[in-house]
Amino acid sequence: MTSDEQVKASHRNTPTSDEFRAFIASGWASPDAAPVPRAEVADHAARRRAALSRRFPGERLIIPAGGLKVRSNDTDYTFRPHTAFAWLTGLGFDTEPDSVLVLDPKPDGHEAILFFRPLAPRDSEEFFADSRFGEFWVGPRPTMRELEQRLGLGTRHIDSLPDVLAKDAGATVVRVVRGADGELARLVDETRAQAETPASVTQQHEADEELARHLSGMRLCKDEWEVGEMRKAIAATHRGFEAIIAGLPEAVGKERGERWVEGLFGLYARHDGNGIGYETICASGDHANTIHWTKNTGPVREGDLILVDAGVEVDSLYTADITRTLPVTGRFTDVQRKIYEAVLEAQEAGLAAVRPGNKFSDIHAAANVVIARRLHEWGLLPQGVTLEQTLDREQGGWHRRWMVHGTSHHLGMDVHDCQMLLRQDYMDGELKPGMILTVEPGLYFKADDLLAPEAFRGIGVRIEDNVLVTEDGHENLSAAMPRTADDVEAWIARVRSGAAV
Ligand SMILES: [Mn+2]
Repeated sequence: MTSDEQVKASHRNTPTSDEFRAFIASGWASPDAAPVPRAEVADHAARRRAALSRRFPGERLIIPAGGLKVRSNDTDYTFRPHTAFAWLTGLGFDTEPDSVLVLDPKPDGHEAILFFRPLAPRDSEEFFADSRFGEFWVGPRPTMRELEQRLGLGTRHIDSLPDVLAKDAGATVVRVVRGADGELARLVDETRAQAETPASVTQQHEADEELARHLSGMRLCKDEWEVGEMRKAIAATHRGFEAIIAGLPEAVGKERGERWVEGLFGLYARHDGNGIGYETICASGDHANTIHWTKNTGPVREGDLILVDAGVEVDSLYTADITRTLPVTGRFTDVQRKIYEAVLEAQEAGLAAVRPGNKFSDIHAAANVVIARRLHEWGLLPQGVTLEQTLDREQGGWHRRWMVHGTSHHLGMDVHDCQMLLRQDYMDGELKPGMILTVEPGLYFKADDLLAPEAFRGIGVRIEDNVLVTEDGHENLSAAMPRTADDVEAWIARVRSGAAV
């Protein structure tokens, strides 16, 4: 109901006769009526909804998937549902745009109803004439029966949603995930304004924010099914990186070798998964010193390090987020290795801090000590600044000139997962089994950094792995991807020799 409006060209309007409409509606085989098996994720999604229901008894909760966004005129961007919607329904990449999950309050909990646009019959105008939603144009959608059987949810036509929203307007507390669908949020605001003594708009929006925050927090610890999806995403990402390694010699000498590398990863992401979980960073040479270099317009030169930060998102929308910094020739130079090993040592320190009972921010603190110590040893900090002084969180921080980013973030369906949480629950939150996060320190010496030794200039290194917090420590989920300088060199040699992995 709330996809962007498209601009349709008037010169494409073709009149259709009754005869034509009858003709195109006829002569098709009957649709398949076989029962649809219940998806494995359905039970997990039901458990998540039950937990949400217990937290907000008696309230109507509205979790939209969001709609299509126009790219230009009558073409849209690829659709991706809002994560809260996907997590609570079990739907992934094949979510229908404009779908909405409603948890409708009942005396003993909530009834979950999925509102969506089901497959239109063949005798509808939509079937052949609607280039945005019609089966002839974009393929079939599921029927209400199909989704009901697959997900174990009640389903209704999206057109009946406004009636449900208007039902006992004012008498029931309603919360909506605002970030997903602005139009629907406005509609909810209108119905809330009809209450006899409506809460202030600020109070209502705070209530909405509380729902979004709670949903972020619920996703902090992953269940076993989610960990399995993450393993798939990481395995596919591993294959994508090997395709890059195999393709690096061809990328050298191309005008925009970084784009070539991006394309190789994208091929694997699209084939083995749903696509990339975020824009791929392919940063050769000095470009590695731009933390989020996604223009990827540069060449890949012999002798460069190429920093690739990339992740495959699988069909369930879980994504990996891995960085490897690879010597294009297959061998690190001495100075490249020196910087690489400092970053690796910082990563090891960060990884060692990943265990239950530690705080999330302890990971960054541990990695930071190594980064600061190396920069101090190399004489890069201002004259007279001690290690203790630079590590002082209030007054210090000189070392941050060479690593301006944090070391970790939560990872899951969103690459920056659980983003709505407050500082006390994220940075200061305790690590718990089931959490998945990145550990990704770096060191960045820009080509024009006059405070860096000349030999360091133009070298940027980041190493990033995806880690599961376990009962007694952690498991590095991406441990199969080589990480030490020696192992990276051996990896490149092995892939290039054509040896099977
Ligand atoms: Mn990351």
